[in-house]
Amino acid sequence: MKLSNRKISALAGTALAAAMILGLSGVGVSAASASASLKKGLTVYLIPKDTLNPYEVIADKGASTALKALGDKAVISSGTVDTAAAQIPSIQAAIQAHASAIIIAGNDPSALCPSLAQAQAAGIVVVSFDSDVTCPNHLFVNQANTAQIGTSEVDLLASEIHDTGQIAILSAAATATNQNSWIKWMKVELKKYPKMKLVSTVYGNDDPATSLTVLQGLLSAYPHLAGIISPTTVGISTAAQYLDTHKSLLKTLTLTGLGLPSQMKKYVNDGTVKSFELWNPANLGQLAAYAAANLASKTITVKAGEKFTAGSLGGYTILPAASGTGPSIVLGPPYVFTKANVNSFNF
Ligand code: RAM
Repeated sequence: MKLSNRKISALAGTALAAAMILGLSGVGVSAASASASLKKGLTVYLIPKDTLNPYEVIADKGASTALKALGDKAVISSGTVDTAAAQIPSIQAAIQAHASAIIIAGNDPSALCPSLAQAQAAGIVVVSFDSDVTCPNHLFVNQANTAQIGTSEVDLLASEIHDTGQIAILSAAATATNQNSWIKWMKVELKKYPKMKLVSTVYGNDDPATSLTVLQGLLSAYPHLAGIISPTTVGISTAAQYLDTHKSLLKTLTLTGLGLPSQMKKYVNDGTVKSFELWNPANLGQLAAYAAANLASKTITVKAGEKFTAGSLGGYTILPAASGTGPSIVLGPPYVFTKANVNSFNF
């Protein structure tokens, strides 16, 4: 599953192509006939990693917009730090409220499982999105193929630093399932680039202040760093802001990773960052909402091969469990943003 950068960049210049790829024209939900069989009046708890992260806010908005259009109620609830402990009260609140479904971005692969099992015992459907949990009987709504996210970020950096030099990763929470599985694939991909050496991985917890502190630590410990991959929108925007005000570092240092075009366009337009990747977080939320509504309506079960329509996003099929994960659905491939296209995006 290689990212076809050539195909993407051939399309990337036009706003129309971007809109097609990221479904921008269809973020709103049409009352498709496929939703007719869905129950109305469901209460769905959206539990993001935290309520402050702009990425999570956009994803939750995509989910709640879709749920409201389906006649359901969306409750967004989480803590303000990326820990499992901060999410557990929201799971308990969903149980108290007799919710039909929980859509959760896991801050930890296993620490949420006892609470989620309690929710399932109370008849609540569990869907994870963005960051998976390892608990049984849930569906994971993945933003893109996990291997492809990790490997393509390494390829993107390699092409910018001519496959050479010390590199580091500025991640989010050390327990975040999505971050760790992407990092695992980055390490696999790095074997193809023997002259690139991963010297450190630091964790900013998706908190701008912590991300800045660990970034500064990284830069002073490794003054010859050639590249940083930050697979988190909080990390990459913090690092871009820092490099923008410390431009001499850009002579030898390249930053890439996963970013929100709305946060990154300033830095791409002024040359601080050449390219980064992402998908449309609102579409991720919309897909998770339709998955939860279908599961709670019993129009599908968590089984490979089951199909449903996610409103304007079209049809999706549940993929079989792979090593370390349960059944999942994948939104689509990651998209590469550059100066040529970044201004066309509003998320
Ligand atoms: C951050 C979070 C989120 C991740 C994005 C790319 O906002 O860590 O989980 O998917 O970045």
